[in-house]
Amino acid sequence: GRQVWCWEENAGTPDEREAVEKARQVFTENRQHQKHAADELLRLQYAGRRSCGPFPVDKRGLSGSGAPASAATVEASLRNGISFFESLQCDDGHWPGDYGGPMFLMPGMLIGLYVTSALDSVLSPQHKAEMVRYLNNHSNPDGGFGLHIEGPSTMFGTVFSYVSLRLLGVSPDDATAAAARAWIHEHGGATWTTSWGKFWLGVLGVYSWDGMNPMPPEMWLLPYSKWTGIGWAHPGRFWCHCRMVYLPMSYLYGRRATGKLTPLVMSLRDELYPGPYASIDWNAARNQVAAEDLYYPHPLIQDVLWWTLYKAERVLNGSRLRKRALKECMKHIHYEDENTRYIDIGPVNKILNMVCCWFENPDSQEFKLHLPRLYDYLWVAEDGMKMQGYNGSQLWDTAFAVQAVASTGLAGEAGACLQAAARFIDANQVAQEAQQPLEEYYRHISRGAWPFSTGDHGWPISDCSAEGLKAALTLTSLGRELGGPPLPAERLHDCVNVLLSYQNPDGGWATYENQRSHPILELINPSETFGDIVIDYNYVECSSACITALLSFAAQHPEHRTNEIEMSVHRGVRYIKSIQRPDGSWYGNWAVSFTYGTWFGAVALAAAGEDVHGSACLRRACAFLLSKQRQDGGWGESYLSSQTKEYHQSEGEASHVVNTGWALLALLAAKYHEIDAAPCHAAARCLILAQARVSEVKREWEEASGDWPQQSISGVFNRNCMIQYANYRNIFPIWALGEYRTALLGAGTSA
Ligand code: LAN
Repeated sequence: GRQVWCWEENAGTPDEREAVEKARQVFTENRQHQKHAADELLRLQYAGRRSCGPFPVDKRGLSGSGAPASAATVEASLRNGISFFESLQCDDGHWPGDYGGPMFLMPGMLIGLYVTSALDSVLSPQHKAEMVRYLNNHSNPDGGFGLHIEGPSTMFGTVFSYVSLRLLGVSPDDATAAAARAWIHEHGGATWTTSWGKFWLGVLGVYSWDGMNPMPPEMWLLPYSKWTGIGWAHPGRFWCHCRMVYLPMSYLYGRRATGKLTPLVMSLRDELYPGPYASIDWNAARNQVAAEDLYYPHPLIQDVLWWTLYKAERVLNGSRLRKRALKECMKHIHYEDENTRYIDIGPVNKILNMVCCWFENPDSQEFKLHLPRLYDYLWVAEDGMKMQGYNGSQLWDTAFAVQAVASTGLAGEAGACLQAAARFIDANQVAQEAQQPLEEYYRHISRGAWPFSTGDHGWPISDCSAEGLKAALTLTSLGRELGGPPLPAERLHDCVNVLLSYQNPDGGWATYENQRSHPILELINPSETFGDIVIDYNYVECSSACITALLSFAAQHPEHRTNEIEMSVHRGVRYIKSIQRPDGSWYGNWAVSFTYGTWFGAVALAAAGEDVHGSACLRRACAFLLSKQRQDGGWGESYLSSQTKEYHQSEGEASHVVNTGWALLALLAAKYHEIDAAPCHAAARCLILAQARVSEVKREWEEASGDWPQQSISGVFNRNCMIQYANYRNIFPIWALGEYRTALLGAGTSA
């Protein structure tokens, strides 16, 4: 599953090179309309690998919007969809794709590489040129940069992108750079960036450590036990992403680790602020943050807490206690590095840990081991090179893809594709626990789980395990011929053990671990831009995925922990019902948003045997979805839903194929079509028509290519930052049309 970009002079034929250039040009020309890459370069690279098709889609099979699509039309659309999607599959069985979106990741990498003097050895001139292309493509018309590629300008995004351009060798007089600098100055200067921005600027040497709210490493020495009271706030109880970012940050903060003050750094001190660097009031700067950036304002208690700790730094900084705390931090940093084979849990701690290893010892083996794994995070598309939000979404996409293709009843025509996917799912199940003792490193069990990306990464996740398990069971039910050899029962049992262990006392499931502390801890969330990050919360997605996986497992394997599964599902369903909103929807946390959440809510209840005829919850869920269905039969939700937790229709006339896929899947799962099939027909029609419209902006109609257009960005984390799931545009239309075909056109699920 490893994805690494290498530059090769004159690779490909002249025609292919020209096509690549054209794709880049088209993106740049249209960048104000289309912000997200459609992975055109990937499509070009794989073009010609289609195993069959294209099949003619007879549009006469789509009469009125409320009338059923003809079986032949739906089948042709599905065959094209699958054969195109198959052509993008890697030989190892996964689907590569752009997992970019956030604009605050690559800058951390560039700063980290700069202070460790590794920038020029790690990044070739071609890497740098592609990164500059990316930054140019994503500057907003007002000169600033957003938190993510679709967002309005923020200080965090703008300062970071500006610094990135400069570290990549761009002159301060360059048009993009000059416009960004003007934006920064107009909005008060870099002291108004968020706490993470301040932190990285401090490491680079263009911001003072006195201008930062403290991140004391001594927190790691607190007692863990809840009985001590303070144990509730031990970082070992934080959400793993928060914990793993806090860990290296507190190390670097505790050491005041700053790189060399090179001429470029000294020049940036002048460029980033409207006034002289020497006259900045650092104490006041601690709590400054631009209005554009503020998603989660500090509650008063933080001001008090940070002020106290700020004063305490005079004693702590350089003390023996500090030395002990720093040592404790490095112990945990090395553990994380080793247990993820230097990929680390995410793009932020990856770079931070690398920088920590360097400050601990610039010649260390540990630092060197970090370098090759940087490439795992980079991705090139027609908008240039970016750092991705993870080392990919390999396992997650593959598990969904398997279920999508299987749902169509056409799996018999996709045998090679499914077999390859089966190998990938087999190879990437987490085979071993992390190094013992797990408790000492605050780790949950992982043997038998599935990760989000690759086995090398190896962190277990509740819903990734659940989707991995469902994919494995689906493949088994297709038979050896199509789905490959079944996984040994013990490995499925291991996964079930992990799933059961993840359930929280209130019946819900969180992401990587159990909920370990009280939500009140959110009061000390210092990030300003992210919401709900301090502890691991229950989510409808994770809860639903675990419920449906446990039920599918129990149906195939009555031999393992059946009673516990039954009880767990019962509590889980009760939990899901308890978080349904009065309007019938569920808020989705990891993609946009109510269409996503309501799909998960509905399938969980359906798996437990409910449908619209008997279930008031499902009737309300369907009523909610129908109230948002648009003129063209589809759904289109804006990312503002995720931020505001209120439904927002997306702009533009055309519905979004991914939202439409989720909504249609939810209606079908609830058996709404048995009451009224017209909304489902309209949705299917919308998906089939959108399939021909390959590019939203170019308005090119590539009849029957089988691809769907990449529309606005679908994924989200921490309420406020968007992230791209490139494969969703294929997976969810195929899946929804597949279920539609089975439910309404009487097609058997048999291969
Ligand atoms: C992810 C990606 C996958 C995602 C799902 C499995 C889809 C979800 O159902 C559970 C949460 C999870 C695992 C998730 C959590 C937050 C992540 C790790 C990300 C969105 C990918 C990137 C993001 C991470 C926090 C980004 C780094 C930024 C920080 C603020 C640390």
